[in-house]
Amino acid sequence: MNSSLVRAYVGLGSNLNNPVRQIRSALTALDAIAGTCCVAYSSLYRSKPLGDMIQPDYVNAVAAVDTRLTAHELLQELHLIEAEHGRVRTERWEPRTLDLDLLLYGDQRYEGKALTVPHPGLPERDFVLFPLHEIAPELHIPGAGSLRHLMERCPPPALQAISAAV
Ligand code: A4P
Ligand code: MG
Repeated sequence: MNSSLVRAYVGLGSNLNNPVRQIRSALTALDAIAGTCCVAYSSLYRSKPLGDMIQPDYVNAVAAVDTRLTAHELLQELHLIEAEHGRVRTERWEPRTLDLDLLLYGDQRYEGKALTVPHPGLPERDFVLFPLHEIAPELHIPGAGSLRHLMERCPPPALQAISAAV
């Protein structure tokens, strides 16, 4: 636990078992984490699975939280919420009821097997960049530059905004 608050960003994704409901429920669960409150969340977006995988479309969103937890403590809480939402881990990139990625933790840069921040997929994923821009247009990504710059470099987005989060 830190004595001060850190602004962190969480990416939410689901493509099984009523994804819209999974994402809405996960947003509520994020706000209920001890020492953490959800300060903003994006709209929900429908996106095609990465890598042309044959699986259902995803619903994605991004949330900003203020937290007193360390990055590792927060990730542990995210894993608990995934488990509560029926996440079963088989293979990487398998369809999932809920995936919670720690996209950013303050301006921290850290690379480890259990945790890498900023999340390595952040700079090139439209389903992360566009929802992030909705809630934090001036964001700077440590080691990767401004969010605006990353969006300019991103291929035209193949996203469909489907609803406000709540
Ligand atoms: N891990 C390390 N750093 C982090 C971090 N910053 N946030 C570790 C979350 N986890 C992190 O994750 C694998 C391991 O990464 C864990 O042990 C964790 O401690 P996982 O959730 O078990 O597996 P995964 O999600 O299948 O793999 P990975 O590599 O995390 O994939 P991504 O980057 O999460 O991508 N297409 C669309 N349209 N929308 C999506 O949301 N998501 C994925 C998964 C693929 N295709 C998608 C989407
Ligand atoms: Mg993941």
